[in-house]
Amino acid sequence: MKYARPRRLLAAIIVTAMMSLGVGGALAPPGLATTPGTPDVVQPGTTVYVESFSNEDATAGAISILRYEGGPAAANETYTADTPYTPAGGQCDGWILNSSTPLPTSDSGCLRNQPAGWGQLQQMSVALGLAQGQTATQAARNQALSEYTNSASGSLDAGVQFRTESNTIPAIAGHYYAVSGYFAQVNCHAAHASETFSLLINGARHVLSAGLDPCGSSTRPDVQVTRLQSAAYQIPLGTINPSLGLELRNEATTGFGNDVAFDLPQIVDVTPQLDQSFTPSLIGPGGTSRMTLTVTNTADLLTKTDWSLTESLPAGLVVAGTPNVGAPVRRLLEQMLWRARLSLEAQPFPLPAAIWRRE
Ligand SMILES: [Ca+2]
Ligand SMILES: [Ca+2]
Repeated sequence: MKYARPRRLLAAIIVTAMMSLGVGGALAPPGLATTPGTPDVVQPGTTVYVESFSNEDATAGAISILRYEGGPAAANETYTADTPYTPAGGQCDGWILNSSTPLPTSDSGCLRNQPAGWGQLQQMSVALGLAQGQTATQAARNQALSEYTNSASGSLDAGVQFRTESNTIPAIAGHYYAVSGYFAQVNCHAAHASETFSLLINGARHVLSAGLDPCGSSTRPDVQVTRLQSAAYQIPLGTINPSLGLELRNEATTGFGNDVAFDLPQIVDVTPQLDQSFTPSLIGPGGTSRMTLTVTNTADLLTKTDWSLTESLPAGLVVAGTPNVGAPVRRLLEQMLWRARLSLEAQPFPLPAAIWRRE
């Protein structure tokens, strides 16, 4: 009987701490990127937007990116792009296709370098499906977006290949987000594409990463597939009703090489996970317990440097007179630079644990 109240009290502390990461403790966010309860075990982030280019069937004919509408996982988004990266640009860019899609003869860019050019785009759509774990049968139907850059002049302007139009994907202030996508390229012995990934936050562009190269160090002419990943960005605390979109740009201005198709552009909530435990888990009046916070990165293992924790203690708990903390917990956490999962007890930082004493 006498332990009933402490048990309830400690449960309340745990819930409070689970909800405080990234929001400064002022307001609890409505959702988490991962599921607490398994500290030090990395989990994937939560995909909040992903475009498979499969919401309409391109088997009978290629679909212009300007005419396509995504499904529910893509927030029913529609898309825009700069002219060179649309079918009107005459570069064989901006077409959604699969391995059976006939060559769109309306695009002069698709008529050059035949039959290799369109065939390479079809091969890339299959390779992109296989890279995602699809079976051969599934990959034969996989749809991707062409960025072949095949003008008569051999050059083109840098510009937007893919940008969401509605930008109404709900987000949470204080959470981290990152953009990724599967990219295929052929002719890596020639020029490489150079991708810039951006988030659109309440319509404003924030560049996450630039210079992303689907070929990497490859100089091979055959299909190369790379999953390009941006850095993570924390939406500033206090951002009112943040909503997201994304933009992919190509900065390479030559069409010699730079022969790309891509698939599954996505936005992922990559907010680290916070777990809290007490040892012992139950204390009576005047007792003490050690609190341990474990921050676990998401499986992307992206660097996240600007997070902080603020803990609000429920009534009845105070920091012990000798809390066994070398410096304020908050300051320690803000100074950390971490590139992998991190248990705060296991790293070469002063132990960010405190002895709590119930009054
Ligand atoms: Ca696809
Ligand atoms: Ca090209």
